[in-house]
Amino acid sequence: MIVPAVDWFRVAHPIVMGVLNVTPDSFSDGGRYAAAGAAVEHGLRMRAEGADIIDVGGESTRPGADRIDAATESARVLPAIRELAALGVPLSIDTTRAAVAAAALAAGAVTVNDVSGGLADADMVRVVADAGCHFVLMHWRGHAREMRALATYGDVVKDVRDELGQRIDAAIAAGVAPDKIIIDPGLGFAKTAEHNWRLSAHLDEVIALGFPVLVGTSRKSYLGALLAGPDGSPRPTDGRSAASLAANLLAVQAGAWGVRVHEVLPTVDALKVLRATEAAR
Ligand code: PMM
Repeated sequence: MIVPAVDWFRVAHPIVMGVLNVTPDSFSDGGRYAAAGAAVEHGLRMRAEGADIIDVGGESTRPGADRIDAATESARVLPAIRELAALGVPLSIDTTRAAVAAAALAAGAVTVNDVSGGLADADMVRVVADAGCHFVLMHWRGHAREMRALATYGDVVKDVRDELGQRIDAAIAAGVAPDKIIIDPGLGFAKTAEHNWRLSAHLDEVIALGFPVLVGTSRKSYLGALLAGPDGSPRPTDGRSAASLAANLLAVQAGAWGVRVHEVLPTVDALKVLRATEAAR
């Protein structure tokens, strides 16, 4: 199947980013798409279901996860990126490493999604500036092993907004064009459930920074905690679909420019309902 290429950034908003984790250990789909063939097939399926861009990641960022080296990360993502790019699928590379980002861009990715917003690797902003590509800059405080201990804020909404502002300034100072920047509050990254809910409820304050806002809420553990059973155990990831959909729809209604999701088709369908309702106002 050949999927026609489009400039994913110019499609009607909200945009839907489909998650493709080529990892053995991501929290919700680890191991499922570890082989390049399965990853390509899943990427094509999400694209056909209406994803505007597919976000390919090779390193799990789930809390507590161990790091892998850059060579292992590249070896995981590059075969799927090459194949999907050749089929015209718009791709972002989900990495905190400049070397992996550069290799992915050379292999056909068109956007860098750095969950550290350029903090983890000082070379990242230069790679993005040189490529002239879009840059998803997420709020982050530290790698998976340490992020639980970093979840302390005075006012989480203000602190996240201020820290994102600093990352935006650093990216622009390094030569990234402001109109290539997309920001993300980083739900679940160095944040408790309460922090995630407060950020979701005050998304307008992140949007007020003046950049398109991408939100990643899909299947995250604070949704599992919300849906905990009578014994207090969190709802497993495969039972978080409806909650993810509700959270995504609310984010878009609050003004999010895009959502990063594991389940593309239900999201696209729900957004059609939203659009049809808004068009009838
Ligand atoms: N969340 C994950 C990974 N990458 N990127 C952005 N921009 N925003 C997110 O919220 C985000 C991300 C976490 O996990 P997953 O890939 O296993 O869903």
